Amino acid sequence: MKTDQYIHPDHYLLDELLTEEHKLIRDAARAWVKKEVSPIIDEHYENATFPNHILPGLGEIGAFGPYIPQEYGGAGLDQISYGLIMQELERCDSGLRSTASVQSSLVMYPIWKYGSEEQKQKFLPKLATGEMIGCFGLTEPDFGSNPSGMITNYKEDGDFLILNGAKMWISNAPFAEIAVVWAKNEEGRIHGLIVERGMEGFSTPEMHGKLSLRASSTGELIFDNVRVPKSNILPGRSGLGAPLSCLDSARYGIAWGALGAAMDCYDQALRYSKERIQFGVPIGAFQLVQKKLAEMITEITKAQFLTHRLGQLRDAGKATTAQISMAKRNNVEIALDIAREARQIHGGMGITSEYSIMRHMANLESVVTYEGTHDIHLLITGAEVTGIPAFTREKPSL
Ligand code: TGC
Ligand code: FAD
Repeated sequence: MKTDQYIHPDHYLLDELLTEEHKLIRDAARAWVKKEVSPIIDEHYENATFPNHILPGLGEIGAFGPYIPQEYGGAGLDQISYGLIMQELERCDSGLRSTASVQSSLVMYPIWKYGSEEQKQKFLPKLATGEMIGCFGLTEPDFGSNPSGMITNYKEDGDFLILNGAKMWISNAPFAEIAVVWAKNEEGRIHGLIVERGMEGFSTPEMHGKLSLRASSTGELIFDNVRVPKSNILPGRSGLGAPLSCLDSARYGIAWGALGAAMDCYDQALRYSKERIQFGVPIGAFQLVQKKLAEMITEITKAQFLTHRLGQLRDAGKATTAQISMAKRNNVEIALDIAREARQIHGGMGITSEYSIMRHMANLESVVTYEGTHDIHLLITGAEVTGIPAFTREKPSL
């Protein structure tokens, strides 16, 4: 069995900016990943399965709701700790981080921020341990980048809401016990509902054929006249801003996570460049290989600074949507570039599962698309700096 030899790159001594607690949390997550997940991840990736037996372990390392207060079962940690945990998970596999970030930022976060006290007590402690898994339904077959057009809707019927519609591309849907679903009421206003497995008319078929993010379970959410108790509506906020605020939290975690994948690719490429001999010398002696490594560590270092500062801003409650968006876009883009270059350094070996590079590269094709595509994030920055949103334009007459 191959051993996970990962050592994280820290060219600018950024570890000196972390507290002892940060380092303990990160090192515990890394040790757990190396012991429990690295040995099995390739098999799950090849079989397109998520290793459900690790869910309690993810709960124990604080990966589910790290920043949720302890009174609700969370770890009560700061945002940099949250980021470091996501970095360690995605360093291994983006699917692992996806499961944790959906649970933390897209399920626990909206319940914590917008749920009633009863909903918080009922769901958050079980979600924190991994005893209960949730998913988040925003995207629909015809509304991905433009969620405001969603057609999933509900009507009131006494103490119940009658929910109809469909969501697709939903991480964790096939095995989640609850879904935080965004749907329009009779006035067209978006609200969040907690839909529970077992409610009549609610089904979660798995989506097959993914060639990316294979160690993550993705499905649809189908609502056929589902009777949801009114007590399951999130009372604290309505409108598109409610789900978008959850995306801020998840995109923040992805910025750290994608950087973890980049760091893993670089670490492997550096080691390989010193071990692989061609023309009688280690390939790392060739200037063109050094150029690749030098550019990789430069981009990683810049992204580490961006991410660390974003963590500080988030802890201070000052990070804006546009700042988070920029970090998500940049870090996924550099991770994809670094994965491709690391693959080249590995020659033919780079396409095998002996190394995690090709898996990272394929995974990152999902990461660059979900939580807002690369181009949507370019437009978010464009709108921020010009003050002119360019998301919509007049329909062309065809
Ligand atoms: P826009 O007019 O900009 O905004 C609508 C309302 O929302 C408010 N708002 C926010 N509020 C809180 N936090 C934020 N970050 C907010 N951003 C906007 C805004 O002020 C406005 O409020 P009001 O009161 O005026 O109504 O909305 P738009 O329809 O023009 O859309 C803008 C756009 C395109 C940027 C947005 O729709 C977008 O981000 N689209 C991308 C969709 C997306 O990212 N989907 C992700 C689905 S979940 C997922 O992918 C999970 S993958 C998980 C995994 O496995 O890791
Ligand atoms: P589209 O919106 O159809 O975009 C297609 C192309 O058009 C893209 O290149 C896009 O950038 C471009 N485009 C669209 N609008 C514009 C514009 N205004 N200007 C310029 N270009 C534009 N969603 C959830 O709700 N919950 C989940 O848990 C979840 N998990 C996911 C897991 C995976 C593996 C994947 C792949 C997706 C997941 N998603 C989830 C959905 C994801 O958020 C969407 O795929 C994403 O938002 C893009 O939507 P779309 O796929 O419909 O692409």
